[in-house]
Amino acid sequence: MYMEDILGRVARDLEHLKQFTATPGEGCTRLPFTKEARAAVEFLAELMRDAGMEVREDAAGNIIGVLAGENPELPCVMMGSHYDSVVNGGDYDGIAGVICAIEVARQLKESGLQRKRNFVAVGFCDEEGMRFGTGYFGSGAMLGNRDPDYCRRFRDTDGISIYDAMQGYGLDPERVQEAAWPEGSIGHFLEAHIEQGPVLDAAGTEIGLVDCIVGIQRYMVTVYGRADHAGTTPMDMRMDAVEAATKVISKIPDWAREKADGTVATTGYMKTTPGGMNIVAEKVEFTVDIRSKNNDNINDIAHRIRAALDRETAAIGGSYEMDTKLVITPVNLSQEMLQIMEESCKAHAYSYQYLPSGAGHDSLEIGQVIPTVMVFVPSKDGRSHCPVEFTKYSDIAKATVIMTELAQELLSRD
Ligand code: HGY
Ligand code: MN
Ligand code: MN
Repeated sequence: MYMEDILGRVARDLEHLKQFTATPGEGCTRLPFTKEARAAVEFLAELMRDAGMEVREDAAGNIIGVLAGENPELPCVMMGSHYDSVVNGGDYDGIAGVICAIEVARQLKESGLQRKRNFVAVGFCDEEGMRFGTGYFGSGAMLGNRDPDYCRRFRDTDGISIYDAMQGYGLDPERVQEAAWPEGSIGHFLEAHIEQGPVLDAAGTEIGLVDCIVGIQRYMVTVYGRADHAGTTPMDMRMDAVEAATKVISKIPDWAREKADGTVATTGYMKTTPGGMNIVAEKVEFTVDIRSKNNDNINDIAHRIRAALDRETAAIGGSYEMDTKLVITPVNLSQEMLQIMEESCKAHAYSYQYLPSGAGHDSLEIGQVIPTVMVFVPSKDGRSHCPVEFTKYSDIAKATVIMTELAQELLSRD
């Protein structure tokens, strides 16, 4: 393997992908089932074909490349990440892992070494859940966990459902279950990803070996009050949805801090209706994103939110809905594959350390049922989900070397 070739191609491809954004100059916004997603997928498909792979887009919108092995009946070795992004996000989250997977395919092909199994590179369509508030749509569909009813249920803030968006994108949501792979057909899943946190960068470590991924629960809460005149309505006659909602929201961060084990909880979105400065709010919508390595902590915080909503909405004579968007438990990653990667790091004298992932990934969904491993590369200043997100191409190249050696080991097995 020649590092300058790997570095050159990874840099070329990621630089090219930066243009596929709805917010040029203000970070990467590449939401699922949009024209930006379509343009990125077409470029990824071209790269996969040029790497000698059989390429197809599946019924969920994932882009899949297959580098054939001698016995395609054996469970494949799959590697990938997501090509979608958050709004005004960075140029490396997800997409760096897709490019890494395609470069691993090139390295495997150029090595001429025997491959008994198929190597499959995947770009997943909607890991973030940014548009519809969910998450892991593409990887979930690959596991058979998404159906047409799911697609009808979730809508974006313009009221467009996943179902409608898929149709507009050229996919038939009635066939989304065709994206599922037969049970046992995927032997291992590998994912390279930016850390999105400060640990590796602060320590000056080149490679992160991820041993577990936090569990996540996501909710959209709607608090209902009553619209009234802000000037003439006495304080004891109001049904102020903002008062009730903020009394709950303000408690959530401390409930997470009390766990004192890295548990986090975030309200990232809030909207008041009708939203006038001289109108008592009739309705408040807000999101909750709770994460922990300890699933009991997540359940406890969700329970405390419900109890507080009961109390605070009763106090204003209002009501609420707490719509579950995502519930996924923590996952421990493959110790066997981590060991193989650790040996590679030692052989190449790459500095490395084990660490958990506080971010969710397609590996969180896939790792529930398939042996899975992740490798992290440093995020400059730990920043991510923002335009300043940055990772050195040389670090992505090193991850590519480690992942190529892991893939080659797995592909050589009967
Ligand atoms: O939200 C996350 O943790 C990931 O970036 N989807
Ligand atoms: Mn990601
Ligand atoms: Mn992300």
